[in-house]
Amino acid sequence: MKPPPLPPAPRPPRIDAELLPSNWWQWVAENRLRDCTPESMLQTMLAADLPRAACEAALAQIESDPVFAAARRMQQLHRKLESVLANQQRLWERVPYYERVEKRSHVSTDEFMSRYVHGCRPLVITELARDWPALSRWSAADLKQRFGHLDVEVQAERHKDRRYEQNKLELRRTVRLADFVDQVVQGGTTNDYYLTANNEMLRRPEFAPLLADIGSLPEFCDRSALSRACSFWFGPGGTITPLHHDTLMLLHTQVVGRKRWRFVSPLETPRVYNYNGVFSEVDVDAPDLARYPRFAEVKVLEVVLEPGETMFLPLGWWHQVSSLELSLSFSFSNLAFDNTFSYQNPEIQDW
Ligand SMILES: O=C(O)CCC(=O)C(=O)O
Repeated sequence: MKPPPLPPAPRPPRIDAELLPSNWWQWVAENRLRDCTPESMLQTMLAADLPRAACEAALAQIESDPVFAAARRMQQLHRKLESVLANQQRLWERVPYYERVEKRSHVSTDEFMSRYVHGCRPLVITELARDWPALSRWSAADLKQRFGHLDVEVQAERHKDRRYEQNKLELRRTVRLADFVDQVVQGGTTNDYYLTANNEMLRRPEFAPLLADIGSLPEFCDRSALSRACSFWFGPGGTITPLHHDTLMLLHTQVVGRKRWRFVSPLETPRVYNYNGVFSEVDVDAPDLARYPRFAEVKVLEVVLEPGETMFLPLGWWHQVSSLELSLSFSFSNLAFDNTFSYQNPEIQDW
């Protein structure tokens, strides 16, 4: 006769869940998965006035929790995928010109597709906009004279929110364009206000004359789709668009002023602290390596886009953009080939 099955091993005594608020249980699990040490976590929990006995018990108990064990198994797949990306990145970096963003005057459609679109490399095209009336016409004064009577949507008081780009909806203001031009011209260097792509003003018929200032486009762009797929940017020197990636490929022509672009490869995504949507927590101009240590391994590419030059942003590349002086620019994503991609954005809040 078979012996009766052994009774299950006694589970470790569980602490009273009420002693630790439930959001702290999630915090404990997440931070152990991120390899924070139990000692450093205990210090953080005590600093938040949690009872020591409950903290110590939770830190011990999480390791034998079956749900946490399942999360550890899922983490193995995550780590495998990270190493696939890291290996691919090492191959990309073996190309001698990896750290340089090329500037080319002309590029054929075939080469554009193979080397930059499929090869996934940023590129500056110096002559793409050579016949655009915008290059000789657009200025702060011209904006005021032709469109100053119209209202536009801008971002304002960005100093109030460290995550101003992520929380841009709260910083929207509608202003008379003439007033905004005066503010930009007279206000000097600042990151406090910026008319960004989100204003959608080129969709409005009153701004159609701006689109008429866009001259010929290369054959890898679809002219008929331009008005639905373009954006206008205007702001003072000193604006910073923080590190993020777009969800399609686009071109960005600098019409007035210069902008410095800093790029990070999409294969470095595990090292840019992408906790929310398309945004990174890291300021590439001054990375806080104590807080974001994995960013130390990242290779940053840098280039200054001069007036008249056009940046090609390949798919998924992280970029942070700073205006070096008063700037007017025009971006467009009407590429004449499939430019729609799907992202499963991590919407991890409250990290
Ligand atoms: O010019 C800027 O400030 C940001 C441009 C940008 O991030 C973009 O076009 O995706």
